[in-house]
Amino acid sequence: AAMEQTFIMIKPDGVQRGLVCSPFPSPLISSSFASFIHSSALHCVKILPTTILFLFSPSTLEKKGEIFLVIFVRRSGLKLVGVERSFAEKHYADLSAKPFFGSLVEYIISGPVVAMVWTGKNVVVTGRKIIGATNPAESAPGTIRGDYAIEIGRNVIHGSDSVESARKEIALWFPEGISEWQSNLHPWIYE
Ligand code: DAT
Ligand code: MG
Repeated sequence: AAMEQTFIMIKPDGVQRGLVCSPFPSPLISSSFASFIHSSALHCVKILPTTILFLFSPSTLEKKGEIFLVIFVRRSGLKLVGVERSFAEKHYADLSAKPFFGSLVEYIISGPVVAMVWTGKNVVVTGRKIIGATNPAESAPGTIRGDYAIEIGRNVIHGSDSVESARKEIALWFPEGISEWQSNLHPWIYE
């Protein structure tokens, strides 16, 4: 399988529920969100720099050696952002004719999200497997949605569904580009 990148986003419910770890302590988020969402004309309103590896710790994701997160301080592949309506509509443009489009957009703009890029062999498909089925009622236990979510409209996480949509989504969410780096663990995980 080829090395790939995929776009993964912790949705507002995942952030508010504290499912991402210490760089984004959830009590801080609700109070600061209102001010930062108004603080810029950019689509992705504000980037809070992160220096620390995070994640649904200590569960699924860290254990999966196949996944490498692309993380750092500047030109980040991981950021906490508030999303404007027009940006959310663009991200979900393919679903604009669906009856749930309005509520989906409301949900995505209801609080900050954590946007990130994962890199790895076959990571688009693997990312989707780790995330689980769209409807948490059908997501297997052990998947993120299966373990953390109940309703389809609060399914805590997004992952690109193909290499092509990953490319589009990464370009949309990270127009500034992302820094590539390789973990020292790489040769212990990949042949
Ligand atoms: P996924 O997020 O698994 O890629 P999708 O791209 O088909 O699923 O839809 C995007 C989001 O829209 C999904 O995470 C939750 C919401 N959604 C999808 N189908 C829905 C439905 N039938 N009713 C309500 N919300 C739905
Ligand atoms: Mg999708």
